[in-house]
Amino acid sequence: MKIYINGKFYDKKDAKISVFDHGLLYGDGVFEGIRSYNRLVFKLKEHIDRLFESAHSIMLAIPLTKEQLIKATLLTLKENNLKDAYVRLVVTRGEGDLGLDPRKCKGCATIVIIADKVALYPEKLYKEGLKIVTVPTIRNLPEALNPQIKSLNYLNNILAKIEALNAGCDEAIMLDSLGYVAECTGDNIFIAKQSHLYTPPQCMGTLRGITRDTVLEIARKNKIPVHEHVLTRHEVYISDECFLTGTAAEIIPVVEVDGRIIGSGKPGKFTLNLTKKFKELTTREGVKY
Ligand code: PXG
Repeated sequence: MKIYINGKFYDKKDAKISVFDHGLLYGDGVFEGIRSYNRLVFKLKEHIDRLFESAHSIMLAIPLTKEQLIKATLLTLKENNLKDAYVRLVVTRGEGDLGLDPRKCKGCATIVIIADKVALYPEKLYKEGLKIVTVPTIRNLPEALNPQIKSLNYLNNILAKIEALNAGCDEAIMLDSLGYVAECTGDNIFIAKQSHLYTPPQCMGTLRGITRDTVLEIARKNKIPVHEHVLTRHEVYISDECFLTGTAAEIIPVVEVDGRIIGSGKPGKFTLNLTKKFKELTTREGVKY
């Protein structure tokens, strides 16, 4: 495996950054998780745009242009000769001292690109669906650390994941501060009810997922009415279908929430149909390398 760090490639065992890097010391940085399918990088521009938006919001100057970062990503994929890959793009504030002050990071930001094999949920879970649970840890408040910023500080989501695992479940539903459904720890959430599709709006403490936007686009093209609407747990419990979306998971069915069986207790027809259409899109759309 060859890992890109600030313009150079390193073997995995030599790919190291400083212990004074503020990405390690404070989670001060941003990231993206991107997928390629058969040598086509899916929604690359959208991921790069979101990375730059996250960086802009935290006043982190990425020392490459978008075009240069796209080139570096494609080069990393080529270098690793991966047909289907999961790419992690990480930009940290860089090396500083033991204080918070980002001005002490005198050098450049650190850019790391890792292209690895895709680690999916087991196939069984796609066939049978996930059991998920609402957890006590709420999603970060937008006015504290906005979930739109894909920052390196994922403790909020990791705590929720721990709570879900402790409850014997695969994933967590995180609520916002008002008690509405926000999202899961690394996925957005959708429900289907009477042939309409619903997902929480991004302003409610939800990351505007690129897979989420793709699913909304597919649904609109197929004349499925979609609503970006606040959801309560009750609406999730009484939905006909529920599924999660994310770059890593793609579209994964949910069949049980907080002990309530969803719909028929099996992945439903909207979920399966959208999954099929999503897969078709990933095989034909993307940036070649
Ligand atoms: N919500 C959150 C909180 C996320 O972190 C999504 C939704 C889905 O967004 P996309 O753009 O991927 O459709 C994410 C995605 C991983 C991993 O390795 C994935 C994510 C974050 C951390 C790890 O599976 N992000």
